[in-house]
This record gives sequence, C-alpha cells and structure tokens, in this order.
Amino acid sequence: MTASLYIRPVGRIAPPAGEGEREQALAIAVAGRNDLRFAGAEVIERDGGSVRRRLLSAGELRSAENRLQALVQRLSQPREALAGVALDRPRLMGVINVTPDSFSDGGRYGATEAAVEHALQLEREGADILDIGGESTRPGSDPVDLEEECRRVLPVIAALAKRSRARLSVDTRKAEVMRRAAGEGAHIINDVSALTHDPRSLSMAAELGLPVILMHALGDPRTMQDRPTYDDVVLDVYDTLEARIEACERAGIARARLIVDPGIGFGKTLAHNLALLGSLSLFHGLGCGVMLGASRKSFIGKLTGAEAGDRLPGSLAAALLGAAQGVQILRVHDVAATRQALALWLAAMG
Ligand code: HH2
Repeated sequence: MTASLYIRPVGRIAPPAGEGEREQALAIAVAGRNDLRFAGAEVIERDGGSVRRRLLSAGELRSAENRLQALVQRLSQPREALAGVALDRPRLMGVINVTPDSFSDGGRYGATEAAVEHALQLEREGADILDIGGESTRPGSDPVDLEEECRRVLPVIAALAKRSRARLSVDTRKAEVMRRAAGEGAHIINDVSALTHDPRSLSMAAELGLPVILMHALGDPRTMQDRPTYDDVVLDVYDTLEARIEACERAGIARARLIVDPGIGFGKTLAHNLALLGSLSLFHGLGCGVMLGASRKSFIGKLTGAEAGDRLPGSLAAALLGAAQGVQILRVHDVAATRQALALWLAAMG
C-alpha cells in the first residue's frame, strides 16, 4: 500500500506592501486566496505506524513528485461559495441553541421568540450564517427524539427564513429533521456526525442538494469523552474526514458542496484539541472549505480554569488561530467580539 500523504502549509506571509511579485511567486496560495500565502509546507508521509515529516519551500513543492503536486493543486484551488456566502475571507456563523436550558423561560412560544430575537441580534452583529440546533451535543448529553427536535428548530427556521437575510444552517444528526428544515427554508446542513448517525442522512443530503458541513466526532456525545485515543489525532481526523468526503461523493454529493470541521471537543482530550488547533492549515488539503467551532468550549476551561461564561478571551484566540490558518467559517457565540478581533487581524494581515 502506498503511504498516505499530507501537506500542512507553514510560514504565512503577510501581503507585501508593494508589488512583491517575486515573493508571491515563491509562495503557495491556499484555497484560492491571494491574502493567504505560505512560504512552504510540512510534508507528512504515513505508512502504517511510521510517520516521516519534512519541510519543503514553496519552490521545492513546485518541482516535487506528482502526488504531492496534485495535493498542492487541491489545496490551492478556490473554494465554491457556501450557499451564496463567498469563502474568500473568514466568515462568522452565529450559534443558536434552541434547547430547554438555553431559552427556558417563557414556555414554547417564548423559547421560539427568544431564539429568533437572539438570531436577529447575531445577524446585526455580523453573522453571515445562523446555525440553529435543537439537540445538545455536549459531552454526556442525551439524544432528543425527532418530534421534539422538530418542535424546537422548525419554527425558528421558518421565522428566520422570513425575517433574516443570513444563510440558515440546521445543526442536526437526523435525516428527517434535515428534510423538514430544508422545507422551512434552511440553506445548509450541519451534521456533527458527518452524516453517519442516521443511516438515511447521506441519501437525504444528496436528495436535498444542500451544502453539508461534515464534522469529525469520535463516538457518540454520551460517551465520546471516555478516553478518546488516536494514533496521531491530526492525521486520523483528516483520514476520517477524507473517507466521509468519499462516501458523500459516492452518494452524489460533490466535494465542492462540502465543508470540513475537525470537531473540537468531540471525542478529544485537551492535548488533542490543541494539536488540531495548531494544525488547521493541513485540512485545506481535503479540497473543501474549513470550519472551526471552538467558541466557549470546555478545553478552554481545562487549560485556563475559566468557567463557561468566562471563556471569551480564549474563544477569540482560537478564532484568530483559525483565521491565520485560512479557516473560512468560524462558529461562534460572541459574534460582535469575534468580528472586532477579526477586523483588527484582517486589517493587518488580510
Ligand atoms: N459544536 C457544537 C455543536 N455543533 N457543529 C460544528 N460543525 N462544529 C462544532 O464545533 C460544533 C457543532 C457544540 O457546541 P455548543 O453549541 O456550544 O453546544 P451544544 O451542543 O449544547 O449546542
């Protein structure tokens, strides 16, 4: 069997002040972005248990073996817009959790109204996409039944389809929720099980024709934090996502319609999460847009001791780590704050 090949762009080059054509020619552009150029890449080869790593400059990569060039080509190609949202810069996805613990006061109608108001507020703050979910997937959480999940998310999606100009994604693992949510106006499917939880979801997503976010998770939310283990977390997550992309392609969902997400906190220890955050640029090799959801997650608490309501600084740092590595979609709770941090970063580096 041939060794698996990975390429992780390193050494991001700030855009040159002048013409800088020579520098541009000696850099690799990621995902079709002129503002995202790297001086070289770590090339990783994995053959069974052995992993070989070497650093190549952009010039060396240009004259490397064919397989490597094909990978560079896939990494460099422009990405298609996601439901009309151009992926030429980092975009913000605002989190709308319609779970009893998030909007508990006010009963069912009150919960819907509160979720819609919250979503509209996040849109005003600059969210390009609103992610609506009715099933908590936090570690240890229990599954929610189909009808209950629909009662939570469908009225919110229906109202936002009328009142909001943002793109709407439905955060669900169930084929039937995907179908009904699309009927109410959802534009994107976000599945934390990468279309594996429900045996019907792959064909449903193909039939609906919507773009799909494939997130990596190891195991089920209830048990995923019971000693997750990997040979090499970054390469294993990459391989799993690659296999899911291939399954989607076989089912008739084109790669251009897929977004990949390493799934921070889903079956990962603190060390796993940090390794993934440090190697996000590797995921561009999959040829899809890349998404990151690190906002307020418990690994920030584990690292710093901060409680859930107090993790904005860590969340902003994670968002900027993503932006610096070309992540196109940042899933965040604090849209205004993230937008400000990104504005500063983009003004200097974008
Ligand atoms: N994280 C959560 C839920 N959905 N989807 C993607 N694509 N990526 C993520 O990282 C992701 C996700 C969990 O985060 P949160 O919204 O804070 O919790 P809950 O599951 O309770 O909604």
